[in-house]
Amino acid sequence: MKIERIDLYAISQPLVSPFVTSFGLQQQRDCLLVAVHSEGLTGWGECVATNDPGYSYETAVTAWHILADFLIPALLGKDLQEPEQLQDWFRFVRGHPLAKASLDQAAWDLTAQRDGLAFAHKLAQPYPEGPRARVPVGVSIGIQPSYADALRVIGEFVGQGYGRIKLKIKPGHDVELARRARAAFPELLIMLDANSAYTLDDVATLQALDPYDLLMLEQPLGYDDIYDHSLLRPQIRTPLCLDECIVSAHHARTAIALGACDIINVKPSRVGGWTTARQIHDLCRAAGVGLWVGGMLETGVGRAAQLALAALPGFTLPGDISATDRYYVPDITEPFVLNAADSTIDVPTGPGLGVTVDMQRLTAVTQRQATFSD
Ligand code: OSB
Ligand code: MG
Repeated sequence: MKIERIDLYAISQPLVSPFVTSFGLQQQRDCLLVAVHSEGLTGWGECVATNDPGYSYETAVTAWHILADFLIPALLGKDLQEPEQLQDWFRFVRGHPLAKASLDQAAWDLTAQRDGLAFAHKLAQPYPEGPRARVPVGVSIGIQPSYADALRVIGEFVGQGYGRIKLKIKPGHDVELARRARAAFPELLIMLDANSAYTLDDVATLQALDPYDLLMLEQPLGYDDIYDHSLLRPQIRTPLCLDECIVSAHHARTAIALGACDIINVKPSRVGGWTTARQIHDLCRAAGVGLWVGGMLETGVGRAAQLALAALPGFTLPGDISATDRYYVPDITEPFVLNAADSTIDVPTGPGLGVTVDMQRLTAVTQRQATFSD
C-alpha cells in the first residue's frame, strides 16, 4: 500500500468533568489525530500528548513537530505491507513514543481494512484463541476536592455499572481515601494511581495501604525509576503496577528481570504503538506478570484501538477504557457504551478500527490542520 497522503489535525474537546492528578488539572483535552491515505482507504490514529509535559516529556506541540518534520516525511511514499515495518522506518527518531504511536495505529487500521479484518482480529492473529469479543473495563477517577466528593463520585460510577474503580492519589490524599473507599464499598475492585508522587522515604505510608485489599498500586515512585520500584515491591502487600516507567519492550524486560512489578499497565501510546504493546503482552504473559490496557483520555479513535489491544488473551485485568460519556459528549466517533451487567465494553467488529470519524464534528473541534503529500 503506497502511502499517498497524511492529514494532521490538532483538536480540542471539553471534558465532561475536570480531571485532576498528582501532576495537574485538565478541563479541556487537546490532542492530535492523523489520517493516513492509501489506495482509497484511510487509517486513523490518535496522538495523546497533552499541552503540558506532566505525564510524558512529549506535548502536543513537540508531537506536531516530530510528526510533521520527521515521522510523516519518513512514511510518505513508502510501500506499507504490514504495520511492523514502522519499527524500522521510525528507528531514526529516538523516543517520542506518543508521536510514533499515532502513525502506528493508523498503519494497523489501514492494513486491517485492507485485509478485511477488525483491528482486534489482525492484532490477535498469533494467538489460537483469537480476540475476546468484550473486555473488562474500569473508570479512573481524578483527585476530588473532599473525601465526601470522592465517595459520591465512586458511587455514581458504581451505579452506572463500573466494577473497577481507580482513584488518583498524592501525598496527604492517600491512606484515608483508601480507608474510606474500602469501608463504603467493601466488595468493589479498588486500585490507586500515584503518578510518581512518592519516593522510598514514603514506604511507611505505602505500607499503610496494605489492609485495604487493593487490586493494585500504580506507579508510586519515580517515573523513570524501575530499580526503586524493585526495592519497594517486597516491602508492601498491595500488588505493584508500573505505568510511566515502561516506555519500551526493553523496559518491560528490565522490570521483569528486577522483579519490579506484579502488573504492567500497557498504554499503546506510551510504548510507541501496537507492535511494541503486543511484544510487552507476550513478555509479561510468559513471565506471569499481570496486564491491563491503560488510557490517556482517548477520543473514540484511540478508544477503538485500546479495545483491540485489550482483546488479546493476556489482558485479563480491567482496563482504563471507560465509556465515551465519561469524557466526551459528543465525541468525534459514535459512542462506546458500558455493558452495565458485567462492566465490559464490546470490541469493535467492523474492518480496521470499526468506528467512523464524524468529519463535521472533527472540523468543529479542529484548531490547526496540515496535509502532507508524497
Ligand atoms: O496515569 O493512567 C494514568 C490519564 C492521563 C494521564 C495519565 C493517566 C490517566 C488516567 C486516565 O488515569 C485513564 C483514562 O481514563 O483514559
Ligand atoms: Mg497511571
